[in-house]
Amino acid sequence: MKIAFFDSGLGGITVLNEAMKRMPHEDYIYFADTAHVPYGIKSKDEVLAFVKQSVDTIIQEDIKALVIACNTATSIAIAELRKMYAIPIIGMEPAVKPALEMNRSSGKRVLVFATQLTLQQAKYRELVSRIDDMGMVDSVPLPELVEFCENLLMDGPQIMDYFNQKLAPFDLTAYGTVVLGCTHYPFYSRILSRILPSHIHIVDGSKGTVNHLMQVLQDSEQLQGTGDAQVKWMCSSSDAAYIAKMRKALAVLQAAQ
Ligand code: DGN
Repeated sequence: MKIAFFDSGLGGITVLNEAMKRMPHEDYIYFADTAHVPYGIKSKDEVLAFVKQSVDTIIQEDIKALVIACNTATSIAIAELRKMYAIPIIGMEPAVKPALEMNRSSGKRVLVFATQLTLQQAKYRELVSRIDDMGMVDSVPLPELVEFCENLLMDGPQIMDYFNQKLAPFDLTAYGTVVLGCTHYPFYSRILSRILPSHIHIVDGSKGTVNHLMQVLQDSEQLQGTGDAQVKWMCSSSDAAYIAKMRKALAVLQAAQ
């Protein structure tokens, strides 16, 4: 049986890559909802309908767990999906809690990058109000970054200018951690570590999600111990060029390790 990963586009490949490093003997499915990417600028109802439609397709495959490798889809749809399907469904959460903990001794602030839709949801607001009693968390949506990523534009002057412009309103000396709260954003970890002051740590939620996934598989004795990892690539627009793009995006991440 396979482990399925789902995102609107290429972003969830950053989580798939983390899972493949930690569980090299599993078989994977990666499904991108290319007919509807990007999610972050659509309405909540539209995204809920697109996610359900995609999961209905994925669930036809022989899978033992589903990872919603998209913060936006998780915050909107995960509770409903868990009611609809019996298989384990693991989601994403912006890594605000570990980011606050990392800053405990320095007293510095946390800056969260995520989609507008993720930042607007009750799930995110409740997370922050539960753990940020000192008001140390700020956020900024980076919608264009999803578009750059979908065009495999990962580096260069245009990306540098974009980050410099988005970060200009912030006094970066006040921040100790930046949270990548959208699965597309870790493609930019390297360029960000060049742009941000060296004292700032960059954290993303993929490690926490993969830890959770491994725990679920271990508890149900479903972790595979042998064989090479295989990935079956799928997308809602059945576009062969996009399948090639997904493979390339995974290769970019693997080359950067
Ligand atoms: N990768 C998705 C996320 O983690 O929120 C969002 C991308 C998008 O569709 N805007």
